[in-house]
Amino acid sequence: MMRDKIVFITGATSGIGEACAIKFATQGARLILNARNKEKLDAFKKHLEKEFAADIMPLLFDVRDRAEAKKQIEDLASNWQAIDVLINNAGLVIGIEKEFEGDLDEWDIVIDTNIKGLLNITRLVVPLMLKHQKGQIINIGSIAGEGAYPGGSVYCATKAAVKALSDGLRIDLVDTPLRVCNVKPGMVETNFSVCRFRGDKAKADQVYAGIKPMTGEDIAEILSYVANTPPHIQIAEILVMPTKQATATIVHKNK
Ligand code: NDP
Ligand code: 8X3
Repeated sequence: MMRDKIVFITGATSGIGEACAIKFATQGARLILNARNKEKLDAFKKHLEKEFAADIMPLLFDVRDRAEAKKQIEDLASNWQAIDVLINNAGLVIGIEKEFEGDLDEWDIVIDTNIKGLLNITRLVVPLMLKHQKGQIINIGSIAGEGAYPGGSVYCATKAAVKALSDGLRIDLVDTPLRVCNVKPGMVETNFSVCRFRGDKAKADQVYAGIKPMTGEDIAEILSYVANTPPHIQIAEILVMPTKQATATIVHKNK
């Protein structure tokens, strides 16, 4: 059902975004892929073209860069403008410090990416969807948006904001054919924790030791289900976690 549909993914060269690009490429979708690393984006584009004969439009910009995002999205060729699915995936966390001890500059990056970056892209893409009277916005929220946990204060706040932005957008679009879904994963093993621990892979590995976490591919499978539902069905939210996880902080690990 996704053949020739246009799927726009932010943060498409790693983890959940990368897995979604592959999943939708296997279904014959045309992909607008955003990333901020030119080498990775070029290599991924080539890979998808070779493996899946996929039609790829690479958009190289940082989602925080409103002017560049605006320019590149407004300059999209007319055959790329009728976007069917927007996956607002780009996001990150840096550090596990307490709210009164962390680095405000790092928190600016997290807030500007997870909230304002997502809003930048939504603000640019939804008008295109309205013009074509079709579209689905899938925001990658998090179990972190359900409530704060130790050392997660700012990140949790950003994902609570993603829930509010998703709910608000759904309300604002209620008289249109557009749909909005907030997908809220628990533990997914990607580069996410490496970034959280500022590049310390050993510390990141500890997060997933003794439990079978989800993978980017698991989340892509769920997004594929959401994107393939009939147009009269709006999946508003999905909270998904590994079987041995109950909340953001209650996780059963093998000894
Ligand atoms: P990854 O670190 O593997 O991927 C994050 C992606 O976002 C990377 O491609 C990264 O680009 C990109 N990105 C970060 N900042 C920007 C920016 N300013 N502009 C453009 N792209 C950017 O982690 P995940 O795949 O796990 O994360 C994807 C989303 O899933 C995030 O929103 C995260 O909060 C959310 N999430 C993750 C969970 C997990 O346990 N992993 C659970 C719940 C939600 P680059 O490669 O250049 O750094
Ligand atoms: C990522 C999941 O639990 O590390 O959003 O916050 S968690």
